[in-house]
Amino acid sequence: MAASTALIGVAALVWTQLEQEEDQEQDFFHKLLQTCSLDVEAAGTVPVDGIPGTVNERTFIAIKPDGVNRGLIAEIISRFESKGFKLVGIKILTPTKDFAEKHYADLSARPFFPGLVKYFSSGPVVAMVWEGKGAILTGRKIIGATDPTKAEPGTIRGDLCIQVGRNIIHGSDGVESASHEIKLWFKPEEVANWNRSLDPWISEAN
Ligand code: DAT
Ligand code: MG
Repeated sequence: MAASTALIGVAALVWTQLEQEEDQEQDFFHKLLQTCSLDVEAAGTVPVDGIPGTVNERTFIAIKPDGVNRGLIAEIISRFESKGFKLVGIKILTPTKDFAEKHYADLSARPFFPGLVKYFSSGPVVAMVWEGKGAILTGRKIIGATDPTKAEPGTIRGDLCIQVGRNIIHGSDGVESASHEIKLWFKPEEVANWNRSLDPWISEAN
């Protein structure tokens, strides 16, 4: 008799414990959902060119025709993705000569301009918008110096190319160029304001 009472007691204890754990689990998921729904509201208000200085800073990154032809799309995307940046826009297209001239308009007086435009419009480019804290400046650091012979190992240009005229990737160099380039390449509806379930693990401040 005493043994069965004890057994019932243990069962009741285990049951209470399980219920408590379930409550804790529900509480955790409730909090997670709350976080996500707050983010949904925030994401909905982000302008196409992002909000510089915040977790919604955005930059324009393009894999040039040599990078695409050399099969480096996945390698390049993975460096931005692994860092923690969020892909909010991507498409592949071959720029026309006119469009290439527009993209590089600030370099039109440079002697290498005609060759640059020819190269940039010679094949498909993977155009992207990446989002995250420090995306513009950190994006430039991930890419490395313009001349691959001067780019540090560990950077994309430092690891994957050797010639300035075939330096495989473009990245906006400041807040103004990021805004200009994102708007030049992407319509607002081509950029996705989305919540990544990992966002709190990557972007939340303490
Ligand atoms: P970045 O691409 O690092 O922003 P940039 O804006 O000064 O560099 O120049 C744009 C591109 O023009 C660059 O990626 C490669 C080409 N370029 C720059 N300087 C060059 C040079 N001296 N000779 C040949 N191509 C050059
Ligand atoms: Mg530049």
